[in-house]
This record gives sequence, C-alpha cells and structure tokens, in this order.
Amino acid sequence: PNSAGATTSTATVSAVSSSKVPPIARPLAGEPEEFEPEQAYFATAESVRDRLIQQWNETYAHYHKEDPKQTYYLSMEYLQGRALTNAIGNLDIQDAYGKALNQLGHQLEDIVEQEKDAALGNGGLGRLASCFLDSMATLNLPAWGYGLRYRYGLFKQRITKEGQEEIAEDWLEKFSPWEVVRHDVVFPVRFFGHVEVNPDGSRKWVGGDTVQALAYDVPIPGYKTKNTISLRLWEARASSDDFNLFLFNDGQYESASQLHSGAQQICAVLYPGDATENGKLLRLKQQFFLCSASLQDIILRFKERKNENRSWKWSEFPSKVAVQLNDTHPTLAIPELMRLLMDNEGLGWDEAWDVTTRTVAYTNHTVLPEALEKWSQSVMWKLLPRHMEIIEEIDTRFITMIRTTRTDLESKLPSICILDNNPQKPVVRMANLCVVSSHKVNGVAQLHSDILKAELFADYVSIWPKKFQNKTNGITPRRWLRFCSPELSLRKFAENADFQAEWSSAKMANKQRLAQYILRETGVSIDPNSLFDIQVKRIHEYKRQLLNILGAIYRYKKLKEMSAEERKNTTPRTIMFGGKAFATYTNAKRIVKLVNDVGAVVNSDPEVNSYLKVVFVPNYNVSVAEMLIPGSELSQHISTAGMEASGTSNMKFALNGCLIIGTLDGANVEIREEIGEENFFLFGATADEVPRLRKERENGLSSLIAQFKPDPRFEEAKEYTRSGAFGSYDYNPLLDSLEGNSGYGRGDYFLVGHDFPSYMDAQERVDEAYKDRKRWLKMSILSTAGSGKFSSDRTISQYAKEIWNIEECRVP
Ligand code: 26R
Repeated sequence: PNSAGATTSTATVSAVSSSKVPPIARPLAGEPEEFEPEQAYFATAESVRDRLIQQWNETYAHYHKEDPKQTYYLSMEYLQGRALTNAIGNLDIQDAYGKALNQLGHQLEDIVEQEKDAALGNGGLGRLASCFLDSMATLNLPAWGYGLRYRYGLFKQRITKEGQEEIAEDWLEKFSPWEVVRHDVVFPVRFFGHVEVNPDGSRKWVGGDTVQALAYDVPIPGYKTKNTISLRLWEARASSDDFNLFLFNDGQYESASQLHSGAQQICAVLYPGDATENGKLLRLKQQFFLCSASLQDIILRFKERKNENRSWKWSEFPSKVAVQLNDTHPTLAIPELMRLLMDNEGLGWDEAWDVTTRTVAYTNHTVLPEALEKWSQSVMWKLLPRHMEIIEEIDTRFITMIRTTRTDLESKLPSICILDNNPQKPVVRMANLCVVSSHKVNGVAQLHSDILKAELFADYVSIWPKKFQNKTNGITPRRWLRFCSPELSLRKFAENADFQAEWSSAKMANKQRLAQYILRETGVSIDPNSLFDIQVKRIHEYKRQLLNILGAIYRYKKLKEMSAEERKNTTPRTIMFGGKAFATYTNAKRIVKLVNDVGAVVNSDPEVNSYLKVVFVPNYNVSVAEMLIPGSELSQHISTAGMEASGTSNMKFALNGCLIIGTLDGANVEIREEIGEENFFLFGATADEVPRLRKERENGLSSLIAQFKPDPRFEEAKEYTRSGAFGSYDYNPLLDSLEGNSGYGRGDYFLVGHDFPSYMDAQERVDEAYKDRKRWLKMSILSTAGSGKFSSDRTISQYAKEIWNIEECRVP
C-alpha cells in the first residue's frame, strides 16, 4: 500500500486563490476555467483521490505497526455505484469542494452525475458487500474486500417495444479515477494440469495453464475517520512467456496470442451465461481465480508480518486472519487454503484442517434451490484436480465421523455429505462443503436464519448447534440517507405540526426532483401530489412484481368503470417499477414487457391518467436508487413468505420515511417490529402456511379435497389482460403460470392468487391512510425513527464480535 499513489496523470493546481477551497486537479490538457463537466468531474475526482491515498497510506502503516487480526471479505460481487459524493461526504469536505467548483462555474450536484456506476454485481448480495466495506472503514476495523475487476459490469437495460434489451456496460470506457493498479502485487493462478506424488508422499499440483492475477486497489474511506481500507480487485493477465513470438513472427497471430485472450476472458464479464458447458467452466474459473489470488495474498501478508518477529507457528494464523465467504461463490477458498498449507507450507492434514476451519466462515443469502450452487464433479476434476482430492478427503472424513459418532444421522448422509454421487449427474454441493468446513454459518435476517436452522441445515444443527447464527443485514446510512436525502437527515424527529410541515416539504422536494428525473428518462409526466408508490429490485417471480402489476391493472379497470365524480374520491397514485431481468429468464422479461405495456395504455388514457400512472424506470442501479428512494412514499416488498432471505431496499425505503406494504418475509418482519405494526401495511400468507397452501393448489389441480378458490378480483385482472387491453403481445404463457392448469409454471408456486385479495385490501388501507395527511406524516416519521437497527454499522459490529473476533484499530 505504500506505493499506492505512485502514478497519477495529473498536475495539481490551485484553482482559485482562497486557501479555504481545495485544489482541483488539472488534467494535463486544459485550463480549469475551460473545463467541460466531464473534465471537471475527472479533475475533482483525482483531487479527492489524492486525499484518500494519503489516508490510505497512513492506515496501512498503522495496521503494519499494530499487526491486528484482520478480516478478508471474499465476494464475487460489489455494487459500489458512484464514489465521488460518497468520498466527499465521508471526508466531510462537501462545502469546500462545492465552493471550489462554483468558482469554476460548476455545481457539485451536476458534476457528480458525470461518474459512471461501478456495477460489479447483480443486486442485494453485491450491494450488501459494498455497504459492509463502508461500515468496516467507518468502524475502524482492520478489513479488506477482495473481488474481481470485471471489464464489463452488469448490463445496461434499455426498454424497447420488444421489452428489455441488454447492452454491455463499459464502466472503464474512459478510466476509473478510483483504482490504483499495483504492478508489484501479482500472483500466479493455475488451471487444469495434474497431481504429482513426491517420494515423501506429499502431493503437488503441476502442469496446465497459469495466468497472472494483478491487483487493483480501490480506496474505501470511513465516515469522519482517517481509516481508509481497500477493496482489492483482481484482473487476469497472461504471463509474457505465454506469448509465442515465434508463432507471431510466422504470421500465426491467433495461435500466438491464444493464451492472452484466454486469460482476458476470465474477468471479461460478470456472470457469463452458464447455459453452455463453456459458460459454466468460465464461471468456475472466475470463482477459483478470486479465491486463489486472495489467499496467496493473505498468506504472504501473514508470513511477512510474522517473519519480522522471528518464531511463529501456523496455528496462530486464525488469530490474525478471518475469511468471510459471501455466499457459496468463493467456496473454493476452503480447498485452496488447505492446498496452500499442505502442499506449499508442508502442514499435515490435521493441522491444515484445524487452521482452515478456524479461519473460514460462511454467509448464506438464499434458500431458493436453483441458487444453491452445485458444480459437476467431472468439470471440477479437470479444472482443479488437487482440490477435488481435498474435497473428497473432507467428505470421507465427515462421513466417517457421522458413522462413528452419530449413527442416528447415518440415514441422512445422502443429503448432508458433500459429494452427490448420483450417477446421472455427480456434483459437488458447495453449501454442504461450506457448512462442514466453516466455524460459523449465518443467515441474513432472523426469519431466514430460523428457516436455515429448521430446514436446509437442520441436520447440521444437531451436529454443531453453536455453529449457526443470525446476522440481520443492514445498509450504510451515509449513502442511503445523509448523502441522498440531505434534508431529512438534518432534522431530529418530533411529532408537532411544525416538524411535520418541514418533514412534508423535505419529502416534496425529493418527489419533485424525482418527477423531473422521470420526465427526463421516460417522457412521462407525473404529479408530485399523487402517492409515489415504488417497487425496485431484480425482476423475479418470487419477488412478485406480477402481483403489483395485476393490482395496478385491477385499479385501472375500476377507475375506468367509475363516474368522474367517483374518481375524485380516489387517492391519485403513481406506481413506479424498476429492475433488471436476467437475460435468459423468460418470465421475468415478460413481466418487464407487461409493466411497460400497461404504462403505455394507462398513461395516455385521458379519462384516468390524473388518478393513475404506471412507470417503468429503465436501468435501475445504485445511482438511480439514490434518486428514487428519497422520493418514495410507499414501497412494495411483497415476496412470497419464506423466499426473500432479507431484502435490503426495504431498509433503505423505511429509513427515508417511506411506508412499506409487505409480507412477513425476510427483514420485513424485523422492520415491522421496529417501526410498529400500525405503521406497516401487512398482507399475505405466512412462511409456515406456504407449504400447505401449495399442496392445496396441487389438490385443486387434480380436483381432490381442499380446493383453492380463486378471488373474483384476481380473475378479473387476469381476464382483462388476456383480452388484449394492453396490446397484442401474448400474455397467456405468463398468466398461465398463475393457474397451474397448463404446461406452464408450477401451479402458481409463488401464491400470487392466494395473496391477491389480502394485497388488495391492504392497498385500500393505504389509500385511506394517505387521505389523512397528519396520520401519514406521523407514520412516515416513525419509519425513519425506527430504522436505526438496520444500519450496517450494527451488522458489522456483530460480525466483528461474534464471528471474526476482530477489534477496532483506529489511525491516530
Ligand atoms: C451463483 C448464481 C446461481 C447466483 C445465485 C444467486 C448468483 C447470485 C445470486 C444472488 C443472491 C444470492 C442474492 O443476491 N441474494 C440476496 O442477498 C441479499 C443480501 O443478503 C438479500 O437481502 C436478498 O434477500 C437475497 O435475495
């Protein structure tokens, strides 16, 4: 880290004479007075970056001196969003920078919009990792984030007549001022090859292909502290000896550079499609690449520190190192740590296993069976032969332990052992490997952790009762309140009329800003006096955007049937949707199309469009969220109970004084507890009812006993859609997934039909509550006031204490 600031391409000049304003960096070409907004952004960013680098160096010098235990957070995803506002805010220098830019004829608010989002993640899990880094730095915890530097992040979403279109997101098109390439930090990572047995019986992985992992460091500033930690992102490079100069000079350009392009593929995109075998192999390579490079780095740092004080033992490793696995994606860290300890450092199995299991902990983020990773054994043997030997040995020893000490669990072995040897498709169950090898396993909300213990991991709980914990997710209040809604956070909460008026005008200012944004991005003009109702998250059937849009369709139909007089008694609403559908997820893409089609009809219907608008906000990402969330009054978190592990946008909305309509799922349960049940619009089946309800639906299908009786309002909304009210696109396949009486779907597996009536009733309660301004404002204030628990500072303090066993190490 001491060479962190080695090269910058800028000269720093004092933009103005006053010593109170900071120098804005000057790109080599151009005078500050003539900057276009983009140049002004890069110059400002570099000036801020230079400050961060200084704090960064101090932080690592201090860590080096104190040598505390450190946490290494391994994640395939980070959704950092923009960095400039956050850095300026955390450094607490917004006034000075605002002033400096003003003197050059710019507004800070406009300049920050020039920055492209770093979107190296999909959704909740990636954003959580980024919030965690912010909290680790703020709490002065010695910690690092490790990830991959994807050349293209999550695709950009464009909406056309066909629905969602995906476009490559070139976030590095110009360059990122927030990363520092570390040419001195390079590790080799091997793929394929074979295992050699040495005369002494020890084993070594040799042959195959080797690529180089090169580090790029991104500074993560804490809030109002000097501590600045690193997000280290690895990039894959071919080593220069792999370039065949002979072939190249012979005119065989492609063969000559084959290995180069092979290496470049590894970090080319986030989640390459895995429909093909090649795609699957590439994803596995990505995961191993992250794990191997990070662990080599961690071990090297440990040895360097230790060698300074002469004698030490490997058994001390877990007192200096905690590794946290963000879901199963970095599971290969487990066999890789075992391999490095045994094959490189000469430890025996027992000692290596002791070190590994005391070092690694695992967080589960989902119970959806399709998201529980299983890798083909044959692909693994080919790509990582030594790791497969180690995984087999872990499995064998686990099975032996059960057979000798827990005969009562023998019958469970087929589901709890690691290797699934089903001859049709032998796989490695990554979650099982994580549970067996970690000292702690946690879920991300109380309900989710309870479900893990009662269902998915129940048998393991009886083996290791103390291994399982809950760590309810959180969000950083810096990015998600203070820096995105400066007005709300400036006030202490209260309940008097003056305060309510201020509260209301702060919200109105945010709504107006949002309305302008919507007009600019979609051409739809929305009324800031209507109720702003928002659902933004990845498009997924379990998250039930379909429930929301069918509710909107029903509302539209009823408005059409009303007289002009009757309409005046309704609560005007603007329903906004945003989110990306995975490119190959057909039903999710149909939902995007339906929302857009409904919007097109409703918004241009002069009879009702002053009472209802339906808007799809394209390209939902972190910076769009920073615009939408502060302007929201109602948000929808309406997943089928038991299916959303936690949710984190629910926390961001509540923190911003937005009320929630939601099910008893994920962190909704705890949010409702904190802000009071009278301030939460609850509906729907509970998690424990879901299995029985699904059974009933199936019974209905085979016309047995307890039949499911569809709600007439639900039937009406579907029928209206099928009738072509929203255009000629064929919505039957999508709607049939809610029936279960066709070849499509799983018989309304997500219980949209079951929950529809109670959802509509809850929506009526929303409309009524909104008419009573005072009551609504009180509820809104109480939402913000009750959101304190969901700060990621609380979450991270708990990880630090209860899993990592690390302590603050504050830079003086
Ligand atoms: C490997 C592949 C199949 C894959 C599956 C699922 C890759 C990524 C995911 C994303 C998942 C694991 C995710 O984002 N989960 C979300 O994590 C959030 C943070 O804990 C939760 O709030 C949210 O409920 C959960 O869906």
